[in-house]
Amino acid sequence: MNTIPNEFEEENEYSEKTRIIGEQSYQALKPTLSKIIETQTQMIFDGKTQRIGESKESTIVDEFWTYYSQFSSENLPSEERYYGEDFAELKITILIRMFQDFYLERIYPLSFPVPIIQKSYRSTKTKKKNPAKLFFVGDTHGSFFDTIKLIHYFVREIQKGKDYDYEVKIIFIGDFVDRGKLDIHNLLLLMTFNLKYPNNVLLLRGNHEEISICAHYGFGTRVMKHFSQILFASFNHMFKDLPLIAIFHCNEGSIMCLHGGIPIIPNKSTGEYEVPQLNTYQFNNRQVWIDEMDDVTQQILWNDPIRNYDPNSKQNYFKSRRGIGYVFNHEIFNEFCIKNHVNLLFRGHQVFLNGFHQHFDNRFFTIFSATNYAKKKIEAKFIELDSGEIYNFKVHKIQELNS
Ligand SMILES: [Mn+2]
Repeated sequence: MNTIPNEFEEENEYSEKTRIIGEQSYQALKPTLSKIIETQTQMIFDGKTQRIGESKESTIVDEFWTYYSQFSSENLPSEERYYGEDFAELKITILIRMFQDFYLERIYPLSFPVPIIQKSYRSTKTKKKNPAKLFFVGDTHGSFFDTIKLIHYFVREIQKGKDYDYEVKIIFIGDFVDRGKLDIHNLLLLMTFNLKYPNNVLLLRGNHEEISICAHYGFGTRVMKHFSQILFASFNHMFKDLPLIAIFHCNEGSIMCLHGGIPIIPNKSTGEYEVPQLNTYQFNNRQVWIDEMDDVTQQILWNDPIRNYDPNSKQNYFKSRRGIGYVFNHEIFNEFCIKNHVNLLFRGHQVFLNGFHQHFDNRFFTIFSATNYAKKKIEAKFIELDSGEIYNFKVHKIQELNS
């Protein structure tokens, strides 16, 4: 018998308080943000941006990588440890710049004008099929303990891929910061891992990678305590360049990853709605603050599937309890899949105590990848999927990984 999950109700994450904190933080950081944008634009015009691996700055990535490789889940960094070291803020600023350049120079040009990453594994008559192994990780929320175990595991998987000649892609589906005390470390380690293995790793934006949420739920306070408002501005300026969606084309169909859910465009006067076709949609997603993002971007980061769905209900979507976005039913999901050629969708954003949940005829999946979340013990999971057999993926327990 299918039991309806009732272990967690979405809290009102985007409250009036969040909105006020967000607006105040945004206004306070605005002058710094425009300074950053001005300098960056000038550097691009002057041809001063350098590609990863071609600059001396790449030693910074190695420095962070070496620093973080001393830790394990039994030996965690302290909240203060790296931050007290010489030139910590300058080094982090360089890392952020390199990370941003990576997305602007290497990822976005491939997917312009839609912020979608397209990697094709589809075989053609002339081209031999290139097999791939895909890994999907849900919210980590400063759970450095889990992230370090995952990264040790993934480094071995990337090596196996090289040895046996298949591609390895690892997608972290947003929400790297807030909730966990080691979130600055968590984010820096993930960025370093991404730059160290640029062909294997992608980070997608979550709803916590936005100024009003991370100013309210811990990250902002920690960055300002250990560093400065300028560094908090730099992090937020970088968050806007994280992609929203990754798509993988495989022989049996296409897989999509995004943080929250299916966006809809409601017609408020008629009650009708439209499900967007993403490659024809004009995105305005590169915004620091949520109020300036377009509706579709907001909803990709915030929406959820309906949990306690009544099949007799004629209403396909409702306003979300989170205070922003919508919850949607299987009809909306099906329409989205047809319009956007999606067969399977993996996302994070919702907490399930067993770290994983199947929705909508097993084509829509929630993954949660932090073992500790808001004082709850979670059986955190991640996904391993073979591009040749997409419906037969494995759900791994993070607890069972060696540290
Ligand atoms: Mn989320």
